[in-house]
Amino acid sequence: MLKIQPVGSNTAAEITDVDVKLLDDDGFAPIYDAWLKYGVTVVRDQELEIEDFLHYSRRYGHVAPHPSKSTRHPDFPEITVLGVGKFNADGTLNNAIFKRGAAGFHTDGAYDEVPFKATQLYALAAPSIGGNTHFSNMYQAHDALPDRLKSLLKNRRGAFSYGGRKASQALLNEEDRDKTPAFHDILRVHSETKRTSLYFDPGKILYIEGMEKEQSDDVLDELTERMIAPDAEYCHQWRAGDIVIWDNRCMVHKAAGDYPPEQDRIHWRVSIKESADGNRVAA
Ligand SMILES: O=C(O)CCC(=O)C(=O)O
Ligand SMILES: [Fe+2]
Repeated sequence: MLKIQPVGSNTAAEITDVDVKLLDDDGFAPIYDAWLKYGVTVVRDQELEIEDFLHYSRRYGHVAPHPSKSTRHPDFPEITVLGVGKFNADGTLNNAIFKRGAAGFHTDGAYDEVPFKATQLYALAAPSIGGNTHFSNMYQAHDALPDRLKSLLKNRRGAFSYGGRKASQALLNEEDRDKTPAFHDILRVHSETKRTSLYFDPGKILYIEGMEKEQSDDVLDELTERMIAPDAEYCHQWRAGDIVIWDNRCMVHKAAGDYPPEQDRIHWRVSIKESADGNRVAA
C-alpha cells in the first residue's frame, strides 16, 4: 500500500511501497497531489528502463528536450544524462559537468517563454558520500518578504536568460547562445495551487522590467539575500533507484557539487512543461 510521508520542513514528501511502472491514473492521483502540496517528491526503490521513466514523466506534463544538446542521451533527446563525461581527455575534471547545478539555488528553464513546470531525475548511480541536492520553498520565501518589497514587485516582471548576468553558457552549442530574454512575473501565482511564490533565480535574472538599473540591481541583491526562507529546506541524499521531481514554479534547488569525482553520480533527467491546461495529463 502506497505510503506518503512528509520529510524536511514541509518541502518534500517521500513515497514508498509503489512501483511507478504499474500505476494507473487513480494510483497516480495521490502522488501528483502530494507533489503539488509539498513541491518535491521522492519515490524510492524504482527499477526503470528509459521508456518507463519517460512514460511516468509524461504523467506530469509535456516532456521537452533540454537546450543543452551536448548532454542529451543519443537515442532519447528528451533525456539529459547528468554526471557522464566528467573528465576531459587530459584527465582534468570538466567542471561544467561535475559542478552542474551547483553554482547556487536556481529554478530550471526560466529563460524560456514557457518555463519548466518540473524537473525529474532518476538516479542510476549515487556516491557513497556527498552529492546531495538541496531544495527550498519559494511560497515561504514570498510569504516572508517585507510588505515594502511585495508592493514594489507587484505586477513586475523579471528578464531571464540562460547565462544571466554572468553570461555563462558553457553547456550550450554556439547556435543556442545569446537568445533574447524571457519575461516572467516575480510574484508568481501558481497555475494549479493558486498560491503566490517568489519566482527568482539570481543566476538567470538580468533585470527587473521598468526599473532603473541601480534600483533593479539593489532589488536583485536583496532578493538573493531573502530567497532562502527559514525552515523551508529539504536536502536529498541520493540512493540508486530514487526518482525525485520538483516543481520549478514554487521551489528552487541546487546540487551540492561536493562528492568524490572518482565515484559515479549518474542521473537521467527530464524537463517537463505545462500542458495546455497546466494540469496532469493521462499517460
Ligand atoms: O544534480 C543535481 O543535484 C541537480 C542538478 C540541477 O540543477 C538540475 O538537474 O536541474
Ligand atoms: Fe537545476
